[in-house]
Amino acid sequence: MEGCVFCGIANHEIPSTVVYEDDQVIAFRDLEPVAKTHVLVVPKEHYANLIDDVPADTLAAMANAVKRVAEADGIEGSGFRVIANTGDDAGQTVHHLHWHVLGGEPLGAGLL
Ligand code: DGP
Repeated sequence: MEGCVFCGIANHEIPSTVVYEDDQVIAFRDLEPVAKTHVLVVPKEHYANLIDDVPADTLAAMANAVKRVAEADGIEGSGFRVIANTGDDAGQTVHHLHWHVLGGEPLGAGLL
């Protein structure tokens, strides 16, 4: 989508630090990390968020990418958190579906 930063990253027009990539998904390090591991898992196709009729195979590809990211950063055993900010009340700032993968250190309870 025109002007979408995550489409630009998915197309390799905007640079990012890629952790995992396949034909459907790209996973790259967040620009402003809030944990030792902070990776964004993003479908290459543009969807605004989780309620934008995302196909099941895209969600499955994203779940697989989460696992690959956890393995790449060696946090699959210690644990991690996956967050999908969806809409205004959640504070979603980039309106291209993405899952935050957070870990590498104890995360605390927060709202969860
Ligand atoms: P949110 O929409 O609030 O779920 O978070 C969007 C995240 O995207 C935020 O943590 C910062 C990150 N971000 C925004 N622009 C860029 C960018 O150009 N590159 C990277 N790597 N991350 C970005």
